[in-house]
Amino acid sequence: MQNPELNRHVVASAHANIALVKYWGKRDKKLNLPCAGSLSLTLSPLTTRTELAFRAVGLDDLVEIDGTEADARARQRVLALVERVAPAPRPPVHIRSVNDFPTAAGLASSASAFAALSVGCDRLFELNSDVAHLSVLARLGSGSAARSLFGGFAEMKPGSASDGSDAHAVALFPKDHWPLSVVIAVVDAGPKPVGSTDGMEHTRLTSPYFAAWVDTVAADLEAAKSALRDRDFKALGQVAERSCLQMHASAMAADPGVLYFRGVTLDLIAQVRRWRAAGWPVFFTVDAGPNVKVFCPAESTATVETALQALPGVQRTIRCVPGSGAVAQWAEGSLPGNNPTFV
Ligand code: 2P0
Repeated sequence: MQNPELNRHVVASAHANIALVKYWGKRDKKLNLPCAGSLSLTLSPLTTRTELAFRAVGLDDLVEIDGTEADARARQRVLALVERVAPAPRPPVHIRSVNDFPTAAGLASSASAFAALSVGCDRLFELNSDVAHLSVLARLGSGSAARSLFGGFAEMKPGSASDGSDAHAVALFPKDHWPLSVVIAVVDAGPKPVGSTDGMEHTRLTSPYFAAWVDTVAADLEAAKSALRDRDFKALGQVAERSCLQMHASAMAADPGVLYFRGVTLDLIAQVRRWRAAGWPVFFTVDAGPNVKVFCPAESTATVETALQALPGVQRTIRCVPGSGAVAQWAEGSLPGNNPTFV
């Protein structure tokens, strides 16, 4: 095989997303097909930036995450996606990914990572796939990543085809549809004890509430879409809190129960409800971790953020706004270590 072009690389980026109607459970583990749909808002600035380049033939693939070589599991997940799209035989690749927010802390780093990787691989191998196909590809890496392909509000379609080709996200409303803010109250930025993939599979297999949880999703998707269409903050908050608590209830009822909440998580939820009772436009959601995300209209952001920062147990806050979809482009120059003549 000829030596691949080494003097340019791809720069891809994608944002995390926060689900308003949650995804929790797979109907097919191998193809990563969800049991039900979900709906999310893509969040700026939470970003994964991924650089991709070819390496000189004869070198091994190199996968780096946040400045260090990826462990075997992460490397395998990344390279599995590369293998899916790359023509065979392919040159070795260098993939270098950096998150600007805590990895594995319930802040959906796998969503932005696999969305960025999907658009990045598509550009590296010059495939020009359509966005639905890229969303399928991202889904194979991580279910929530299918939604981060899109800016603004996106809906994941569970699909019905056995090969998963119709299980991808679609754009619902662009990022400027509704100027909402999401303030993340970080109470613990460390890795979660049970990852989402394992937590949702354990819930599916052992929770007597799992089927009941899945049954809630279709109506909640309709309610959320209607609230978004009408920019009805109260209605959106009602469905988002309901979907969050029903998802966690199904997980808690697994055997043994999967519990992502801490004491401080519940304290923050109670506080958000008190603020709302006092007339503040706020609602909460919580993913597979202890951190609490608070939605509010853009004009209330400073008030909500200052109030959250004053609460015991809140280590820091991250202020987010609706973000754009995943992008990738070529850049000049090589990535270090890819050409043996220069190392
Ligand atoms: C969501 N979460 O809808 C839900 C809410 C966490 C709680 O999607 O196994 O990391 O890689 O498909 O995408 C997290 O699940 O799981 C998730 P995999 P993923 O955002």
